[in-house]
Amino acid sequence: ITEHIVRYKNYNFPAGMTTAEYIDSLQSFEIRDSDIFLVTYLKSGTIWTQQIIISICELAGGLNEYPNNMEQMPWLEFCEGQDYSKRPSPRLFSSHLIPSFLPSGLKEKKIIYVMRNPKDNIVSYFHFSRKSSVAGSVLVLVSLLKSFTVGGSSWFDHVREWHLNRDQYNILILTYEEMILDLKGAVKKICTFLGKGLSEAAIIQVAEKSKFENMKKNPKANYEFIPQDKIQGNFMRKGQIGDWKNFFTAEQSQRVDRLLQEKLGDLSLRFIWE
Ligand code: PPS
Repeated sequence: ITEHIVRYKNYNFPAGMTTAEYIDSLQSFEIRDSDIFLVTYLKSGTIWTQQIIISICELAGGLNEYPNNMEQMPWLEFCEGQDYSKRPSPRLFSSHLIPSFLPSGLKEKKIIYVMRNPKDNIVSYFHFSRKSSVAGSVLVLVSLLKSFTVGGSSWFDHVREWHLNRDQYNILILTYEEMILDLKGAVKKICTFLGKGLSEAAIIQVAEKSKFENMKKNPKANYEFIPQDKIQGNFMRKGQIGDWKNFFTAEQSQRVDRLLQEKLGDLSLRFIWE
């Protein structure tokens, strides 16, 4: 397990995709007013929201073209020899990081944060990691049964950190569930937040392009472009809410409910999922 993970400052980073020096250097990474940041706990709807943001910016005009959504909206924490300071504006970034690792210049800047029911989140990650070289299924199973720690930190810590620090940013918080229930409404919210005045027809077009079945067919958006020797996981698996019911026992579900109460019960968070 540990060969795939580098632990730095109490946080798990996938080995080979970043370095401690680079993560530290992010503190002084220069932010532009036109930058758009998407932050998620992994498996919460990252590539879906990427597709929405990219489609909105494309229609609004002035976006530089890249071969696929990952290059268009890269994860800030995975540098891989890139110099993002050379990118033309507007720059779009994704991140799974917690606030303390992100550039200090990002404070008061626009961030879209998407979260998802932790039960569906872990089911998605479980299926993904069974095929992925980034983390072994044993890690996921152990996490599932013990502390829910997959990815950088636990889902609970991620949501807690972002909730407690939300006032330091100009943040739009969305859930995977509300995006499933009303995709057009979510597109509108993102559009308004980003200050992109798209017509009703353009909003419908973005929602259409971002539907699961349409995205799955789109080679720029479905992440099948990732070499199989790097990550074998299927990024677009099922795209539904409540799939956890097919995998959790009643006891496991109650355990997560108790954890939610224990770890986040003191916060003014309300979730719409069952
Ligand atoms: S990652 O690896 O962190 O970037 O993964 P992430 O994109 O956050 O999450 C992957 C899950 O999102 C689902 N997905 C979608 N759901 C609905 N509609 C659309 N368009 C869509 N695109 C991706 C994807 O299927 C993963 O969830 P599961 O439950 O595994 O299907």
